[in-house]
Amino acid sequence: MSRKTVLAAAQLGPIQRAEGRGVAVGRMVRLMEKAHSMGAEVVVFPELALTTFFPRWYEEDLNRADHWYEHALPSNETAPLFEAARKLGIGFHLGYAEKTPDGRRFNTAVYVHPSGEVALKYRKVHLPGHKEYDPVRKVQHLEKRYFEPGDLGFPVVRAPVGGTEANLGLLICNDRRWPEAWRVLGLQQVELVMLGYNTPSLNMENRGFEAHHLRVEHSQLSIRAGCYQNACYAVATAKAGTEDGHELFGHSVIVNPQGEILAQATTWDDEVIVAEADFTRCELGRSTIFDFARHRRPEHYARIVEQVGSEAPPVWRPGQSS
Ligand code: CDT
Repeated sequence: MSRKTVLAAAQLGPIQRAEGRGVAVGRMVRLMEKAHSMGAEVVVFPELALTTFFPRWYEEDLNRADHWYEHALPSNETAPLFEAARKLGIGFHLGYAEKTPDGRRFNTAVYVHPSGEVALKYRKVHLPGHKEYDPVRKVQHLEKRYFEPGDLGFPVVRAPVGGTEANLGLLICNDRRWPEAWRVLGLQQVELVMLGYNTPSLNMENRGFEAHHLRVEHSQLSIRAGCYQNACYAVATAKAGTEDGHELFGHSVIVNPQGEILAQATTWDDEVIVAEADFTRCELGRSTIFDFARHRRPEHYARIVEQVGSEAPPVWRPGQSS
């Protein structure tokens, strides 16, 4: 049986604070139709795809932020996405802010099968930024205020994608920079990682210099390394452009298990890129250099799970035997 499918990243240009979900959903349906016309069977939308990247705005009273969250999926406003998927026979990944019936708030992503069923759900583990208003920052990044860390771990599921099946995993934005997250997916034989991001073009922490061009480089370096070291494909999709006066970079990419970029967005606006995936290509890395069963040495990795922050090493000086 062929294990090929066509993957799409459906990059979104900016969504302004004043724009309602209907605007974003309309644009996303058009992108889904475009992806379908380009042969795609899976479409990946960005993180928090339905609204502006609201964690840049400080809100004292969290209850007054409720309008940024989805309280049900689908809802009347998001139903057109599910209908389009069904009509086109296309699966889609959606990032959104989730408020649960018991009042918990997560930065969440789902993979939705064309039937409209949620095949996989993930809640962002690595929340960047801060919880309280930070006067040093040029722009706030309040993910730690608006969300609690995900409680679902890093699940992988084997599910239909197009005419085949694949082992699917999800990461969200900042997660892509953490090799531990990729490895937990790799240990479950992930073959396709879907991830969305909202990344400012400039480092807004204002605590040191980071060259502009390296922002994109660091994003792609992380995704390419994650794919290579875990023998999987990734579709990484940006929300891009100037949103509420603040710039997010684009450069959405589709990456193969060798860590090569197969397709890359060239605008900072709504744009679809596609690439063919052949999941049999995940077998080379998985059965040779990254054959985990043969080569991993977890007895030496205890620090990874026992320690959070780094510790200074012991000091050695000349004349002191080791
Ligand atoms: N959305 C998200 O996770 N963005 C971060 C920016 C961190 S700046 C505090 C990222 O890693 O791209």
